[in-house]
Amino acid sequence: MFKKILIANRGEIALRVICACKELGIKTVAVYSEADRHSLHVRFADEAVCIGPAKSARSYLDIPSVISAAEITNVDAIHPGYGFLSENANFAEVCETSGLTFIGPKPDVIRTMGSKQLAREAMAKAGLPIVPGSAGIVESPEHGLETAAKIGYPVILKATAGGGGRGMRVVNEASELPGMLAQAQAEAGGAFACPDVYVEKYIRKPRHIEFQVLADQHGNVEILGERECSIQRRHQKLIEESPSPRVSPELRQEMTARLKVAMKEVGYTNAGTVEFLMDEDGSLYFIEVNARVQVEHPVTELVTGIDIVKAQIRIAAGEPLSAILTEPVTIRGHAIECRINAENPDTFAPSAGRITGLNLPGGIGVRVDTWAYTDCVVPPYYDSLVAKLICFGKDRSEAITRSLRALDMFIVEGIHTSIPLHHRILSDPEFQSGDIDTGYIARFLAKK
Ligand code: MV4
Repeated sequence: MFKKILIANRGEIALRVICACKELGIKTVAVYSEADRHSLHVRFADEAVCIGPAKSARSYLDIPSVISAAEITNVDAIHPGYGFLSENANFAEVCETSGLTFIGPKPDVIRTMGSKQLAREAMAKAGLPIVPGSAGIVESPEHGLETAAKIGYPVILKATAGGGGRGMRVVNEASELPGMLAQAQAEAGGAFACPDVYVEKYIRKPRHIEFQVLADQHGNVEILGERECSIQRRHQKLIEESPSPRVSPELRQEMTARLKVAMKEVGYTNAGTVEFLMDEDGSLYFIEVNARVQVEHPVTELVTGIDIVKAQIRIAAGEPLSAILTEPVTIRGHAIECRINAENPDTFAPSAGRITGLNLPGGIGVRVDTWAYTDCVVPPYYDSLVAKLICFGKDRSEAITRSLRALDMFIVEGIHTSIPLHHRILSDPEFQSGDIDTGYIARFLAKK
């Protein structure tokens, strides 16, 4: 097992990794930017190294600075958390060539999954249902029109290097396609330095459902059920839950069997998430793989009892899944996560500043993952996540009731947060019915 791990991240996920290391008896090294000098991840790690100025490009994203910190402190491995360098195949490669274990999949697998089109091809070959669409990238307007005519309108153009909805265009009829293809290519070229675009059948009112994977380095794969992540605004998830109200035990069992085969076939290792869209008929179509631990992993931890971050570390150290998961994976109860962001609840504008008063809720079935403390400062440089409220109940109804009472007891003063928005969503009969899709937030906000 590793003796010392460097955590190449900040905020709540850096603390989450520190918790796992403490429980495994592993020493930790925090890295921090000048804006994070007084952060809790710096305080709770055994050692801490300042790696640069506030801007991420010069600190948390700066590969030479992170590697230098790892070499100075003599760590065995690096945990990248989520965001920042977590899905950077070059960084994973530099770690390995520097004699450091990267806690994640192998660089070539990260690279394949980073290209949505390559991931789509690999997963189709490995037996997963994909959204009908182009076999490769769209080479020309003529090629796009030909493919779209075959699959039928509406279609969606997607950047193969894409993320966060950038480089995406919905095309309702042939006349719009050439113009929208040029727009998507220009946007993708600007945002990702890769203009490649592919085309898929557009699925109306999809649900976003993702499966949690753990895979060891000996060819063993386990699936830890699914998460429902349809409550999103502008491609930012707000609320996630497990299990999905729309996935039956039979569907879960079928997807588990298929995913075990597929992930083994693509050589996937460590933790990962396979995202699907569910259409109105309840069919699932693969869209992408997230080759990292995700923000919403706690809902899966609460319904399976499995510590995903500890599992990541043990897998990276070479342990077989049979030693990590000593009982068959089962799903019990229901968990809901509310992302508490530092933002104006009406305009959604980021709300940086000092937290002058704080009360974190607790009690039965309540977990709060946060880096916040009284008098801490939310810097304007990074994402606005300040806390995750994760509530567990015997069923969805109890998880909702518990979340509502925990939101009542969650006090953050000095900055605006999304707490009132979560209260309104969880009180909404439409949310409570469980019949939710990715259009929910737009409808909800229009209702008010
Ligand atoms: C789609 C889609 C409809 N049809 N693909 C948005 C971001 C990326 N992860 C995939 N996305 C979508 N892909 C097809 N073929 C609709 C979306 C989509 C969406 C997906 C998940 C969660 C929220 C969303 C909001 C708008 C559009």
